[in-house]
Amino acid sequence: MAKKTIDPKLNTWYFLIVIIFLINYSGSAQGKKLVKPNQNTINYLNESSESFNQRMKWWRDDRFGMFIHWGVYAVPAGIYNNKEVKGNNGEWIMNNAQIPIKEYEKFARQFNPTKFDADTWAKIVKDAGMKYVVITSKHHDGFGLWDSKVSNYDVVDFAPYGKDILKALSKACKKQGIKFGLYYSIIDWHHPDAQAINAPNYNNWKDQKTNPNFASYLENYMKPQLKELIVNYDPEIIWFDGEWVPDFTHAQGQELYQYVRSLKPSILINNRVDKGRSGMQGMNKEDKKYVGDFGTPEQEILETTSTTDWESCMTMNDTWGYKKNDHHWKSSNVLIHNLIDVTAKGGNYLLNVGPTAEGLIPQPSINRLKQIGKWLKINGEAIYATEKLQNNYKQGDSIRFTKEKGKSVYFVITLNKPGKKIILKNLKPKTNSEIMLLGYDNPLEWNFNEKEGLKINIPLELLDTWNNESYAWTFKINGSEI
Ligand code: FHN
Repeated sequence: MAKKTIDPKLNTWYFLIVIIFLINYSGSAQGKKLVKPNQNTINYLNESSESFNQRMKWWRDDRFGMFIHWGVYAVPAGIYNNKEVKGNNGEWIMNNAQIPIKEYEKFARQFNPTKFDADTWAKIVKDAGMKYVVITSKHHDGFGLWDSKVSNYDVVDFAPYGKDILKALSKACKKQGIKFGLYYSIIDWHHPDAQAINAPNYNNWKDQKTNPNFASYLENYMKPQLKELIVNYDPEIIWFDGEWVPDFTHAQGQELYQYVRSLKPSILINNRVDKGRSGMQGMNKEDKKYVGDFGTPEQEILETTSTTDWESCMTMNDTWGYKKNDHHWKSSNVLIHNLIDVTAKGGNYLLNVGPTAEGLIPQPSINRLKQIGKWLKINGEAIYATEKLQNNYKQGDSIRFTKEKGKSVYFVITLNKPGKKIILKNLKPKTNSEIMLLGYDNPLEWNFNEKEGLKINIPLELLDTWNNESYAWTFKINGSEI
């Protein structure tokens, strides 16, 4: 049979198609998910619920993350001119002490966290049972914790430390399988086209002048910085904040959401990208169609369940950024009960640490994170990849319920030491199924009748094991909600 000869012209065409294919998809090979040519035309403001649920899945399953407020403000640590500065928030010292920009820059010239070790931090996150982190890439004071090419007011160009902190931490988190997220402040007290014009009363927005150049700051400074952050550190979340200033508008929020999603379509963006947040309660008002993938209650937990995704962010003491003299620490018991309450109501919990200027997470925070991690080692299945019950998330003040996602496995969590028996009205175990206390090997005696409901007997020898590090007990039930 005669040998088939391929037309040389066809060769050229094959060669060209292969080249085009390689150019187009080389970006994703490096895992940077660079924008493919037609991505910009996708309207991310109209996303199908299927795509939205797919994108939110990991976050909903992971439930528990670490918020990290770190930056120049850790240097004065709440003290200015040898006086304690009023106001809870150490990260607000530039505004609360009305420190002129040139003065505040002197603190940036001292920022040198030589004891910072990204792997140690990532280990602390992992051992606490936290699945993701959100660190302040830039807070209201405008100082960047990465090597920005858009500004020199950052840890590499302006501070003696001279190394890229986000690079180190994103790498360390990836090694530990921890999702990496970035907080970014829309307001900027240092930038002349933003809130620096109100110096030194940066946030007195009640009668503050809006900056006529704010749109330029947004277009020519904020967006290029966000692109740097997404391309260089591949975050899974952008956690915006500072959207309350009159300079920033609903339309700009929508455009910003589209811009960030177009850079990385799978990224999650909180609701502070827009103007919908109703104060510290953190959920969006319903007067307009606001963008943002989840609500952000701050220093509070929603009263009850919500149909939209939400994440409660909270300090362990009273400040987000490090303050030397803030010793008002919440107990491990309160923090664990908050995590349980948030989970039973279908939310996420973003618990904050404020590292010191040396680069250390304060010991009281580490102690509490260790306790939380110990409790999650035994009780994690009642928290991760769970969903809220149809009807009740609680019974009385001291019992909370969660359910394994997609399975008829229920978790009854007692926030205090139970009595000799627990009586439940809303759950019916499968016949002859076992009810277990997580961390305890022997199945518990139980009986159920339609009239009195479910009765679980707790043996005395078990009750006697309750101690001040028990915090909460989880009873696992195969059955159905009634
Ligand atoms: O002003 C900030 C504050 O410093 C801190 O970052 C919190 C964290 O959610 N958010 C703002 C106050 O709502």
